[in-house]
Amino acid sequence: MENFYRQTWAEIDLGAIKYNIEQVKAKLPQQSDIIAVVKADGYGHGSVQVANKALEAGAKALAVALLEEAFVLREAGFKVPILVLGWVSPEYAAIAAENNITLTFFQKEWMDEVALLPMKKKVKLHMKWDTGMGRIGIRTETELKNILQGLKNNKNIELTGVYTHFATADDQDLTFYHQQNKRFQELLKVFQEIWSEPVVIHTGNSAASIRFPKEMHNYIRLGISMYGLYPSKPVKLERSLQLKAAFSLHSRLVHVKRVPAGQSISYGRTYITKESEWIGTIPIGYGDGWSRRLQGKEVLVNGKRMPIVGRVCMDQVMIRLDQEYKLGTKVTLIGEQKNNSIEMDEIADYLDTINYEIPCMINERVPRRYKE
Ligand code: PMH
Repeated sequence: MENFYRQTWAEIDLGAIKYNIEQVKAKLPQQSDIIAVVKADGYGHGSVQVANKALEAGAKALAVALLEEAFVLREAGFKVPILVLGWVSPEYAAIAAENNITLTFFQKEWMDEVALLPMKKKVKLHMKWDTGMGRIGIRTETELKNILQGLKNNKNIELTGVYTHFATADDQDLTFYHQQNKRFQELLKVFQEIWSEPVVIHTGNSAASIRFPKEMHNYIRLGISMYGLYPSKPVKLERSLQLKAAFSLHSRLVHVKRVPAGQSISYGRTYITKESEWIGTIPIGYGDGWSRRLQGKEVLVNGKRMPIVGRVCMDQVMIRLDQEYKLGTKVTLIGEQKNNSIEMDEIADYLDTINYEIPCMINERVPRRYKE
């Protein structure tokens, strides 16, 4: 294990990543493979380490949001297909091709610009269809036909896949999910009437592939559930599969003191001790992505919940302890301690957001430690 000077770290359980992939894979039909989505540095878990484990567990390809993120993976030595999910400027088609990175496209102008580039190698592309997400992708059959027409004369492009993304696959109400699926089938029919070359097809994110494994195509794009988190409350409550959270967050007490009643703690004096209290200090703060809005949130010490008191500072927070503890005592902000746990979902609820945002929010100042 690397040596870190600071007393705060995120622990990434790679065994959990493998376990989660195996759980999802067991539900999928034989012909559906997994693209491991490792954008935003693997949802804050570390893209290279997660990619490594995901491929070991049977994933066949990787997806990221940016060309930069794809280069990180190629530089780390991964040889599998890598798909960039976001829009990349057409001028970078050549460098993507040289590195065998697959890009997403959906605009006729984009394609026409790529046609004019001096390219040694064709760039592989997946075409994105906007069936209701309203973000990126072609929406109409006319657009689809125009693009396919243009593709026939484009010597710089090889179409290797088509895909869409669901907006509400994690909702209680699945009406719109089914509408999107239907729209995808309609576009696929038009596509297949015109295009006879083989392409891979993928639609599902975590929610769709957990809930409708039989509706999945050649690939699923597995993100949040690979990390051991449920895409939403309804999916979590369905309990159709067991997942193990891979991310936990820890620190240590660096100061412990007894403070008499009536003393203030931290900036702005928002907390005043009611009685003689044990106050601990831990070295994590909003400079690490531990939001100021987490004042009042509990952490675990000795398996028990203790509240954060006073303002969260940039690098430190104070907690109220139930007794004296030794310096260096472990504090768990996310994860398990003894028989107690603070789930990512609990932090997300407290911050009125979704679990996806929490590990992304804990920034690179917090070292990631990996365990198998
Ligand atoms: N495919 C695309 C195109 C995505 O944008 C995402 C996640 C995934 C697959 C994986 O989804 P999952 O993590 O639910 O399995 N994208 C985002 C996003 O843009 N904001 O939050 C998650």
